[in-house]
Amino acid sequence: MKRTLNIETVNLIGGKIKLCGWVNARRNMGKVVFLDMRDRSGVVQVVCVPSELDGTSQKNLDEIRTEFVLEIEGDVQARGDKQVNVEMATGTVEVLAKSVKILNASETTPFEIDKDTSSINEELRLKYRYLDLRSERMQKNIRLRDRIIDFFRTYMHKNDFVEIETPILMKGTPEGSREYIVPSRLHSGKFYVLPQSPQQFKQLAMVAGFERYFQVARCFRDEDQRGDRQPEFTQLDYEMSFVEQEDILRFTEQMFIEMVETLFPKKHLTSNPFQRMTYAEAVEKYGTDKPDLRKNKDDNNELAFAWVLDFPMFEKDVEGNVQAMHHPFCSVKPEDHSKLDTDPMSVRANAYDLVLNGYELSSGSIRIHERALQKKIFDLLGIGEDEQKAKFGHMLEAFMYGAPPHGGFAPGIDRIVMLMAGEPNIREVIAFPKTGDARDLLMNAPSMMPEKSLREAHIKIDESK
Ligand code: AMO
Repeated sequence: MKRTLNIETVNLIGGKIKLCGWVNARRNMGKVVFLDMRDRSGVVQVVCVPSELDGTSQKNLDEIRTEFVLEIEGDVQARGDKQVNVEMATGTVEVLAKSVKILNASETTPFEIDKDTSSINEELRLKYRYLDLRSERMQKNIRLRDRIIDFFRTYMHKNDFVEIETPILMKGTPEGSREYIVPSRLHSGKFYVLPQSPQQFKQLAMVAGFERYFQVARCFRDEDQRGDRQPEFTQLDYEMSFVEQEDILRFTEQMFIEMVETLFPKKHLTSNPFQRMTYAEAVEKYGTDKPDLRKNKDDNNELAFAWVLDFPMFEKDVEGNVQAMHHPFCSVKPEDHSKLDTDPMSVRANAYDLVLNGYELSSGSIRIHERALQKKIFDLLGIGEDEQKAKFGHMLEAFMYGAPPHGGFAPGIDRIVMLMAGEPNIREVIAFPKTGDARDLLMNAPSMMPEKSLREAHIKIDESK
């Protein structure tokens, strides 16, 4: 017999069916045993009357505990008026079991899965993530993430963007954050790094003539973690040629409005079109460059998107060194060009952020596409001629071969899903996230490597540290 999904039972009253799934809950009332069976479509109630089952099924029924995997054959019947459960999608029906087969047993789980797991110790949830993910809220979050990514992919393709995969093993070229480094076995003493973002490759895709690139891109940053940061995370990364800042703002705004209308019709925007302010205004008025502009912070359905524009090109780090506020590839406002030599700290970049409910959702800029200006920015950042050549020679060279004007943006998908799902941190919307101190508790990474692997990678561990 073909398998039926739990949710399909509502339309099969009177039919004979076969269900496969997990025991979400088991209630033994003596003469009858109720099983709440769970599959990917939801939960349905199964009624087992032991006296009406064959011998093997009866024996199985005694052994069954929660999270056992079962195959049940039975009849779908309508529930009496008083038994209808309006809280359940399948609450109008139940399945009367005719045979109960155990496909696999389960140990008692370390925490209850049929309830919301958000109050359970998080280390335990992460160690047994595959169990945590069985819970209704986590299933919903991960499926929502898939729907959001699917919406963006379709939107991008509809608008003539091409998805291009860019390398994960790349060259160390500082963009702002500390990079994860990967030793090369074939080239002793040399290293790859994992990309902080596909920034340079997406610009090179513009030089390569694609004009509209996007990628659901995994990024890696070895930085201190917070609720809205993970060592690896996902961006909807995109880049366009022959555009100005306004084109990217409009394109992005339309995409987010359509996403909300399509996937979240119950949510409403605080302002449409999105409110706009400069970085200077945001800092002066709200004391932050990511203000929370919701009118009613108790309203789960309010979305306060806002644009923050005209970020400064440079900032000083704690030691007083000049660094790029966004990254060194941002172009500068034409009216500020003349100040690059005289007053660089006052120079504004064509750089913009999208903020949502007090979170930085995305950053981007119109880029430099002229070699001379790019060199000048590296000079101002104190990157010497040799270092420029070694680290960014490929960009400077690419700009010599007809690089088009271009710019882009990179919304963080984890943060989008977190805010849409109403979750307090991005770990709740990532299937297999890491802890605050960057450990994977499920696989137990990072871990020691065998001596042989270290030798092959030309690595000696300094035990004194
Ligand atoms: P930026 O570094 O601002 O820009 O990153 C863009 C967006 O990515 C998300 N994000 C993160 N999400 C989770 N964990 C992290 N550790 C993390 N770091 C960043 C945020 C952020 O707004 N290449 C440029 C973009 C560009 O200029 O086009 C970039 O990566 O939502």
